[in-house]
Amino acid sequence: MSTPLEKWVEEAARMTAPARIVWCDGSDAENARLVEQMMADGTFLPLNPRTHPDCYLHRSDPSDVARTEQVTFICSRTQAAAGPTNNWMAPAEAKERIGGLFRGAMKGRTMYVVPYVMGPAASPSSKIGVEITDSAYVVASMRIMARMGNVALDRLGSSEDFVPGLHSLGDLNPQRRFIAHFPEEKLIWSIGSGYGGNALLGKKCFALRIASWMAREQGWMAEHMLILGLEDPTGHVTYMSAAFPSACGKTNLAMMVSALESSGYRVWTVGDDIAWMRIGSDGYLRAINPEAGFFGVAPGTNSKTNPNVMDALGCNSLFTNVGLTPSGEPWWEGINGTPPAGTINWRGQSMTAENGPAAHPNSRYTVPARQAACISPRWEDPEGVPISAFIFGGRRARLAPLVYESRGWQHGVYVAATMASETTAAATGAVGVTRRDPMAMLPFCGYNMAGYFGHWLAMGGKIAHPPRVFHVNWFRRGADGKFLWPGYGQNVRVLKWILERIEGKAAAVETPIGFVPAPQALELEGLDIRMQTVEELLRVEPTDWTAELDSIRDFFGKFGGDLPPALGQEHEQLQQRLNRVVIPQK
Ligand code: OXD
Ligand code: MN
Repeated sequence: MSTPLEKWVEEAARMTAPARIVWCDGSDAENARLVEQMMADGTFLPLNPRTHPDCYLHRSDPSDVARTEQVTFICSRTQAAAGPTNNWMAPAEAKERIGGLFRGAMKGRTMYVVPYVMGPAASPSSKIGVEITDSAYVVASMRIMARMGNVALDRLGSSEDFVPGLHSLGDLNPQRRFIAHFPEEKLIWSIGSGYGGNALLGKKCFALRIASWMAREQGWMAEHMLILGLEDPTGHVTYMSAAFPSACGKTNLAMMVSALESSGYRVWTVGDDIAWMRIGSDGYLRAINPEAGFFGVAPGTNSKTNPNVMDALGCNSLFTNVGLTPSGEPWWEGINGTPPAGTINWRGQSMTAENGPAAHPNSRYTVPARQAACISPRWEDPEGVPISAFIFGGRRARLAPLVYESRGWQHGVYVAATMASETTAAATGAVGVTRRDPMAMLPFCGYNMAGYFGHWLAMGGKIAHPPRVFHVNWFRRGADGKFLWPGYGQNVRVLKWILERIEGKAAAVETPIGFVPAPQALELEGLDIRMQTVEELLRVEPTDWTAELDSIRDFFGKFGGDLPPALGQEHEQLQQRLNRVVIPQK
């Protein structure tokens, strides 16, 4: 008798017609075989074995370098279930159109069956996925990003409780690229891309799009959030989760070397991108990191911005679309000065003005989380860590202050639902355009976002000790266009204020948008910053916020009558608070 997994594999093989099928066990020997094969066919270029043992460079097709949101679909039975912010395709149409592309797609290729666990192997919150892929690079990446191989098969047994994901590189033609999610069936189909966010199906497709749907059904939360622990001078650790849009510094914040380490404040990393959270028996939200590695943006990463990851990247890591120095080391803009003479760019070309930067702006590193010195001793805690604060943020050159606290859960949900950020290179499309990205989930919420807001509001009523909700903006600029705040390790000063708010110790000033630090409440000892700059960072400009409210109203308008009334009420109340402080223009 075949198991449900075996049946699905047979079905996928009938459709895609591979030359051979390999079931992955996740062992070192298997990985060594794959690496050998990828070096032979040029998928992997070895890096300098002295400085980067067991590290490889992968160059993707130049048309396949970022997530492609325009061809990402939620294929729910009704369009209303996907909502106005997702692309939708009817399941039957998707099966027909995309099924046509899968037919025979693996002819002459190897089909790898990749079982994996999302979350610590022994956690009751973890879940199993199985990815079928014809890309050896995907197999090697999944081995870093998830607990892959026999560990998953052993946990699954003959159960049907797994999320199947079928992936093929297809012909890599962007015209024939689709990333489709069938949430009612908990099924993923991805074809035509080998890029991480499109092809490593455990990450965005399962752990966010499918999991967010499951989480609403089952009363938990699947969020695009880092998880960190802030240790205070007594050794007590307070856990916080933060949602920032893609490429806005989640990894750097989660792995920060604190500028206040000498006074006893230290940051521990639990996760850098995704949090799965359930209400624990103690009434706190308990978070696990479903992933096992970091898939971070390389450009701008260096020994000042993220020393912990730089150390971790020294071995067992993959680099995708970065430059290569003549001594065989990875190189990207912002790593350290100018590229050594003879460096070649991510497309293997010499460095000339016409050939562009050494590394693609969305080039990535893939590194096992356990290699980071900052990894929390509790990062694999099966029960998860208790979350005391949610932090939302984005890139806002003008509007948002360095930090503010919401007025409570419902207002916090409004703050999160109205988040906006200037776009980055993590997805294809224009960079630097302000777009609303509620909870940093716009590209990742697997269902109607109006229902998602409703789920958030409802969760607040069920959590005995809900996290306090904050908003941060590291990216505010002065009149000269320069960033006002130094960021990176100095961000711990903001985390310290958040911690002290939770403990009821830090002073704050009430503004129409929420509570900002009182002038002396931010720890600035040892930081070379003028008081005028701090005031500029914390300033809440009512007229700018009034304009923001118009744009929020337009965004909310997309959801029509589905928008939870509580968000409309929060909006009205904010409007009234602003009206009270804005002096009417004659
Ligand atoms: C990511 C993203 O890769 O958000 O984490 O795009
Ligand atoms: Mn992300």
